[in-house]
Amino acid sequence: MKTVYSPLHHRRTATSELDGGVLIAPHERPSRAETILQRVRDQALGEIVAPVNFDLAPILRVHTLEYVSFLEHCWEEWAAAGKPGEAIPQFWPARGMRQRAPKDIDGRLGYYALGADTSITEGTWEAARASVDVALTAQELVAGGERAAFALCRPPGHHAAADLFGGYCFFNNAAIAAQAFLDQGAKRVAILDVDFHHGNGTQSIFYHRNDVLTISIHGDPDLVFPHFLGFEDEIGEGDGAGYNLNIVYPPGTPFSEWQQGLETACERVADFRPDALVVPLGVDTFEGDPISFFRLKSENYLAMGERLGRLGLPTLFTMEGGYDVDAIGVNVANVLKGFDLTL
Ligand code: SP5
Ligand code: ZN
Repeated sequence: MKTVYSPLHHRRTATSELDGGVLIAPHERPSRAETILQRVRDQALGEIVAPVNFDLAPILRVHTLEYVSFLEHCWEEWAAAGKPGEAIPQFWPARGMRQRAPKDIDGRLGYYALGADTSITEGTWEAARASVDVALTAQELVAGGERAAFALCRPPGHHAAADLFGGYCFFNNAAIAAQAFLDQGAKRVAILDVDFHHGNGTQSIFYHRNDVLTISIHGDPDLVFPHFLGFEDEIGEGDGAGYNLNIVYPPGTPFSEWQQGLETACERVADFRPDALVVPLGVDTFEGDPISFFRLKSENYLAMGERLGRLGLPTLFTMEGGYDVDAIGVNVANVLKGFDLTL
């Protein structure tokens, strides 16, 4: 399958991530995308193509205008205020407080953030825009008749909600692409999120709708980020009741158990009879991942890709997490390779 890649991801070069009470070098770093690209090339998985530039319209189908404007101007406002470091949220509209975006940049940062793990820096906006272009270009390939495409998105997207950034995400690439399928005439789209973390942004965007089935297989949020969403009793609301599925696993989960969740997920996808499938692809389920607690091995990603391929659906992969940079290329390429075996 084809891979869509943009070198503009290099514009996202935060140097700080608040973790354990100190600022560390971010887990979500440029070498991630480069390692994946290199492996896709080495394994000759298919052509590597540059993205087309899209305007804001497809982004605004998913994100609010106020949020998009905030992201566009955040860094300049922060710098103009004379702040010495990167833009890190510090204050939130917590319980009992007013849910409104104030004028001050510290207030705005907290209003639009779901965590303090994601610093905003110069170039973040450009990289996040390019990441959406990558997703939408791959979406067009699939809509145009390719059986599958890989959007090598960086920064990732599945934690971003309609008006929230965090978890290293700014725009929800997978949700924007899913909405594009619908806007081009698809009746139903399924999203099957295999990243280690719950796809909270994607879930919240489609929670009240039945034209997008959202499924996420992830670490128990009682124990891990995003902490406040992703439990199994979240099934959707209103028209969306029955169209969200969360499958949760504990620390130490090996592929033999994870795979049962994938089977349940795939059966639900098949029953939904979608016109397209979007797979937010994170490989932070890997046993060597520095921030996660599943125990998948590199060979397991072949089986994962093969099971997804056996659904027989037009499929778009969007790159999400995975922080063992030495293994990320092999693991991602294995998913794509396993999928391609079914073609
Ligand atoms: C796209 C994606 O995978 N985002 C994940 C964001 C997780 N951010 C919070 C990370 C907290 C890391 N704590 C590290 C503990 C190390 N033992
Ligand atoms: Zn993740």
